[in-house]
Amino acid sequence: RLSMHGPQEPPHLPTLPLIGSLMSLRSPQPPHVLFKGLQGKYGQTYSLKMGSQSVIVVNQHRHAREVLLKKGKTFAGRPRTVTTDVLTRDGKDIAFGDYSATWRFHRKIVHGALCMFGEGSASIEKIICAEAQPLCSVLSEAAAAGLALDLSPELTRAVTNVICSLCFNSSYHRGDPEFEAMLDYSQGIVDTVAKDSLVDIFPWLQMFPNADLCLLKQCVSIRDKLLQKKYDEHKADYSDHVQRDLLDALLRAKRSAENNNTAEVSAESVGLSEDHLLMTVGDIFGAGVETTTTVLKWAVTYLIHHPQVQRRIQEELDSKVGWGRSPQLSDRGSLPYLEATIREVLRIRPVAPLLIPHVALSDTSIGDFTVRKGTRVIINLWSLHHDEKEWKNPELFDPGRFLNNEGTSLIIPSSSYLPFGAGVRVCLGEALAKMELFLFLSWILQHFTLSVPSGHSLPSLEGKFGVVLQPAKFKVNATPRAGSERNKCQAC
Ligand code: HEM
Ligand code: PLO
Repeated sequence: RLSMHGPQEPPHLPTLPLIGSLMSLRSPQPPHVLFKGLQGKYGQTYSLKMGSQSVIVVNQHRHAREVLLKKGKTFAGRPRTVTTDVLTRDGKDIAFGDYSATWRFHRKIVHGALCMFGEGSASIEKIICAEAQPLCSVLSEAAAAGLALDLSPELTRAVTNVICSLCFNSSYHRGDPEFEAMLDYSQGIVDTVAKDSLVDIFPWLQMFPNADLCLLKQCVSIRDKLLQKKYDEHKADYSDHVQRDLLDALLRAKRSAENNNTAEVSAESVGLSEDHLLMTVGDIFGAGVETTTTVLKWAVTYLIHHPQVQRRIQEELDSKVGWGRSPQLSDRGSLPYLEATIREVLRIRPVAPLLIPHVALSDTSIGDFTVRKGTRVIINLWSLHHDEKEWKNPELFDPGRFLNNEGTSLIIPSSSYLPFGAGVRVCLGEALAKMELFLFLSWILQHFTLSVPSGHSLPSLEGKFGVVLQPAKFKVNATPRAGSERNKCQAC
């Protein structure tokens, strides 16, 4: 029926300023839930205005795939907003930087550097396991003392140290003041950046005192000092012959562009200024910490809500890995139920429920709808992952969805599943994140059963919306599994 009418405007929400205000006035529903609900009235793809900005919201996988894959390059732009400009020195990073030659170049360098570590994935695996071991020790100590534990700082430190090794060839000890400062500023940034808060919708509001913007600026300034310190240290003992980490890889690219200054590719013209390098490594560090930690916390949350899922993962571990050794990446193929659980966590609580907004770089279309150059496109991953037509009981946590009938091999049961996005802007850390999730969870569950401390209620499944969807704080008991004392492996 639609195509008989030819290209047309998408249905438009009438109450223009109201929606903007609804979101920023902390409507009882977070934006991804609000946007999912609005489908009932306006259809799966509709448009609205934030201030003077046209925005299209996509709530179904066919249109999402058209935007991300089929027309990926046309929709590869990013909007400039007040808060992301503060974080990234006006878009000199990968995630919030607009599509350009500089952006492509930086993505390529980072991709190459991450692949270099991934060679055979042997070294990344070693780095991750070196963090899984102390993580398990902390759980043991707490269990021995009969203490319930907030896992968040421990998981964060393990994940931070992995990305720290990759970016800076360094790591943090427990109680390291630099690590504590990092936790603090990063939470401040997550709470304030890119929320389409008032300042992002009405840029002129930054003239007025604004608590969020103020906090963001403070946090960014602390982060920038930390990044600058790492940069200066690396620059001081840089050598063309050894590449220790991502920052070395970026410095090498900068050097080689500077040496080729006569050619048309000068360091500045391809965007290898100090600012660009700092912002790129800041992106990888920030993404590396906040995303994986968040998924681990969601995984623990769902595992303590579903002890039978935990038990089945442990049975799989016992029969395929046993007690004599620790799980390793090569076990991934033989632990389908654990993999299915990770997939289900990424479905039911996507880290980035609205991805990062995309922007149309030229006049184009989505399905039968016309889209003008400059329009923002929000892909509502929450709607895709909770689409009743694609998922039976979408709010039910059921890893079995991702297994065949026999429960022996992994499947993707619906095309309405894109936890890492897709196409030109697909997540750069997907492989790394999957390795971390698999190793940390398998090491923990080999040794411990997680549960709510007596007298506590089960943790909330409702997330706190921000640039990532975070679970609430909670404590857990980690009970050593019967047999783990008798059959100690190298983790102990
Ligand atoms: C972008 C998901 C971990 C680096 C994204 C996007 C999503 C995503 C949905 C946005 C795609 C879009 O806008 O279309 C996840 C999830 C993770 C994860 C679910 C963990 C389970 C990581 C890690 C890193 C990373 C560990 C760093 C090594 C990035 C970067 C971008 C990105 C740099 C921006 C890409 C661009 O705009 O071109 N991620 N991510 N992510 N991710 Fe991840
Ligand atoms: C997290 C807080 C850090 O201090 C800065 C930072 C950098 C990159 C961001 C990340 C934050 C949040 C998650 C993001 C990531 C880039 C890609 C990733 C937005 C803000 C996702 C999930 O899209």
